[in-house]
Amino acid sequence: MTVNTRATEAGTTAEPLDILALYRTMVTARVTNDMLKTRKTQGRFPFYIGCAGHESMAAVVAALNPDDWMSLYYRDLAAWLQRTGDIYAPLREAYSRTTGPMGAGRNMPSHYSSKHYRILPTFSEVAALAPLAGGVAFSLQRHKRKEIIMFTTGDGGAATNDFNVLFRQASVHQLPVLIVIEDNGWAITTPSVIQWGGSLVEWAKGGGVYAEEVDGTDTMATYEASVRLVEHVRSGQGPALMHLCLGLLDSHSSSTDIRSYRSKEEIEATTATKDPVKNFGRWLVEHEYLQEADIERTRKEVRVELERAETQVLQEPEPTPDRVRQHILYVPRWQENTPRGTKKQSSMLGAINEALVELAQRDPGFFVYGQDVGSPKGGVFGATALLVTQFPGRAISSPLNEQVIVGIAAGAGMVDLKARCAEIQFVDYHQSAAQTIRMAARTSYQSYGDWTVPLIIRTKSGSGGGGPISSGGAGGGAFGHSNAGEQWFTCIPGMITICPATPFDAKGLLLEAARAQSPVTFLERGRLYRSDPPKDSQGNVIQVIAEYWNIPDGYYTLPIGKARRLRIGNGPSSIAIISWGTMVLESCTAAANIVNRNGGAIEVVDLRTLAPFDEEAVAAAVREANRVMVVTEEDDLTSFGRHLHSWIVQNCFYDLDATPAFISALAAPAAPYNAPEENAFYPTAKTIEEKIEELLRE
Ligand SMILES: Cc1ncc(C[n+]2csc(CCOP(=O)(O)OP(=O)(O)O)c2C)c(N)n1
Repeated sequence: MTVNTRATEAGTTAEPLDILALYRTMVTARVTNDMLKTRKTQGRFPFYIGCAGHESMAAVVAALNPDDWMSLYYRDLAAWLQRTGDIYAPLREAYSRTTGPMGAGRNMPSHYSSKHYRILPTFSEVAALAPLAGGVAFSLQRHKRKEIIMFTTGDGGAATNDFNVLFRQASVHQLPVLIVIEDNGWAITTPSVIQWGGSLVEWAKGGGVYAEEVDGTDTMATYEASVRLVEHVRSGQGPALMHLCLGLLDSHSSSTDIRSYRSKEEIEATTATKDPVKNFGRWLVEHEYLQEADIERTRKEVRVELERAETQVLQEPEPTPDRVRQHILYVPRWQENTPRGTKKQSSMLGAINEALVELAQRDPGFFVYGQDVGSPKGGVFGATALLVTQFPGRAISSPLNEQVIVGIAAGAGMVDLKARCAEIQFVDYHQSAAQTIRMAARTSYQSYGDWTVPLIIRTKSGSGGGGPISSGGAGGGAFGHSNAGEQWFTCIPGMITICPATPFDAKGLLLEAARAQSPVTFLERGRLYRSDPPKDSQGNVIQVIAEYWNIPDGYYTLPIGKARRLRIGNGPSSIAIISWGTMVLESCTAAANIVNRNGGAIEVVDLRTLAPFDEEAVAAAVREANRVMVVTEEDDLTSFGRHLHSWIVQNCFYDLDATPAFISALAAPAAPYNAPEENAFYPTAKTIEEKIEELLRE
């Protein structure tokens, strides 16, 4: 039976609602919930988190179009069923079957996800999808698409930073997003009064987001409000927030005993008045869409259907250990390409400007999003200046919030699976976005390759400002402006980290980074933005590296994961120096000075990509020289440099004739602002030279 509940209102665009199908979906959610809850108790799988009390979410989804995007949370089984009709998927994931569409058995049950149905991959971190949902909405808006996105979370979720990031994204850019707070009164044992002060609706309205409080125990009221709010969003009037008031009919999860924190009276009152499935069934009987007997008949039919589905699911294959490394990282397969453009001398900043323009030219959806990037200055360092003049509207200034920035670029990338660029002004400030970055990197593994998050995070890192801060020497960046950064990113599984040392590599690698399906952190060293090629102590330019200050016009790419081996001097190398970024230049100077004095050759291996790093090149360089030194400008704590050093000890031990040396900055919070302390903090050509002499003597 089809009923258009909005038929009496003129000008409505609401689709007719099949209320009996909606009821059946809600019953299916409840019966699935009860069945899985029992199976968990029977010890058939380790964990279950249920939907009882949240089934009216099916009515919210009924108000969306099938091609609208959704970002769900773990109570949204009814929303899943309303969108997909797939009763097998929740069972497949509960029993960890490879046939599960959400993560092929990798994620906990109730973590809804499907690229096919445009359901973003739910994370266990409450509300962590929020910044990415904002990015999806940003992309839909930019491309003037008709779809919207619905984001859901609980009342606890409304208190998270991530949720507040989405709220800011939505309100600042007036994005096409419907935010639903499913307020069941509890966040595990914490009542919702702890999560916010005052009225959520008034709070949202004050921030420029239209909002309504809705009784989620009344399915028809929920549907009607949803139609209203969806129309508001779809018609371009900006975002909307629904404060959906529900009751939680079960404990938080299979790990929580409901009686340990909720009173008997409260549980009974909730069960009696806030059960949306019971309430809707009663409404259907009262309005003569159903007979009383249909209620129990429907439940029984659904149970039979589910038991049949369960029998089938139990015959499906379980994951095997051999797949445990699958879908971690997607490094693009490099295609050999010879740069055709005329070569000219360029700074690294010039090379980055050119790469961004190339990307904008090749991909109409490409944009850079970050603080100040849309100003004629092109961000504080000027990296987007050319983009601003040549492609107006593609460099977009953001609010001062790094998580807002990363979420917008990452979520937008998920819409068309092409990398968009987030600019983080100083890598030190990425930390508020760390969770979103980790989620982006985890997505392909968690969803067993169903979703990927192409994303470039460009950021100024390491010593030297090259812009507003002095471009001479280490730069006085001090706290907040001088961290190297690689230690934060190279430890994230699923993330590519690049740190170029020359303008030629910066352009070619940035262009290649845009082809990756895994997120890429592109560390731009402040001291290299405007640097000249390195010289030896006699003032001679070191030719072997200087040629990379010439960059071809136009498009070319360089392979991710490949080091550049630079031989300083002639003959077999006596030491392999493994380095990246600014320290490549310092190492070249040190090596040239030694070779000028002693003759022979020293090899500097410029890693270029830190994760995944070129193991073959490192091993080959060690095999030849039998002496090795790792040089990093990270501080001397757990760091990428330490990891590399340890890798060499573990994998190249029998090729070594001397203790592998390690040079880094000091184990202090940052290089102090004053020059004497700052100079003592970082490795320099001089300290590297001294270490080489020491190593050669050993
Ligand atoms: C960021 C984060 N902090 C803590 C947790 C542990 N945790 C899981 S669910 C939950 C409560 C969430 O409450 P709410 O958002 O109200 O949703 P509900 O479970 O009540 O539907 C907590 C604290 C988590 N998963 N993520």
